[in-house]
Amino acid sequence: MAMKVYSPRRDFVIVEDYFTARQAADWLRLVTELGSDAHRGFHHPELKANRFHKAPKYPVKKFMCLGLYWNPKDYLYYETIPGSGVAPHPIPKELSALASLVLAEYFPVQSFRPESVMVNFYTADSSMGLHVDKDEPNQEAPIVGLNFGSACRFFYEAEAGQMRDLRIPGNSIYIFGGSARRMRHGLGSIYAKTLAPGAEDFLGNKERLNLTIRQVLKP
Ligand SMILES: O=C(O)CCC(=O)C(=O)O
Repeated sequence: MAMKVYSPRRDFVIVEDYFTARQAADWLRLVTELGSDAHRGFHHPELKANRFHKAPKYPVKKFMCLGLYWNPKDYLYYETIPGSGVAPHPIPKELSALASLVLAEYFPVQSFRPESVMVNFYTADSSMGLHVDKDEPNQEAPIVGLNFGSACRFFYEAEAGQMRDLRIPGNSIYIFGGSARRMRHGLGSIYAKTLAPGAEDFLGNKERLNLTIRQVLKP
């Protein structure tokens, strides 16, 4: 299937059908394997306290980081997982290579060093409120997102500041860099019966897996 490349706003690039079914299955196999590790794999962390909840749960059912660990409890990045002291899995070389390839083709930058990959697994009742990714000391480096499984409703801030939404399918990638790096964004519904090809053995109906590859530290 031909890829579809578009920019819903400046510096926010989406490529649909970036992955073939075979490639999607290979990535999902790798992530599932990493996620099954009892200490470094998927877990459901607590989130920073807010004025409504003392110990809210992270809105996404399963979460893990590769490379530096973003701690949902204090929004800081760590070399080891706070509490356990275990270092997350390193970022697999093939994933770093993919990020370079994607950026070279769709959002060329002088340099990019993948230091943390956040993996979010969404189910029917997960969503993610509007936020800006501002916990990285480096907010110039673009963020590369990989989307597998079901399509989702994705909210993003357009150039004039108004919120818009679109549907992001599985087997796609997105990049937000430059003027879009600090745009507000969030996740609405995960759509039923939209599982992209290749995901069948790994994800169920209304399930979605997203990886965001980030350079956290300044050059
Ligand atoms: O799941 C997604 O596509 C977005 C995740 C997200 O908002 C983030 O990593 O900041």
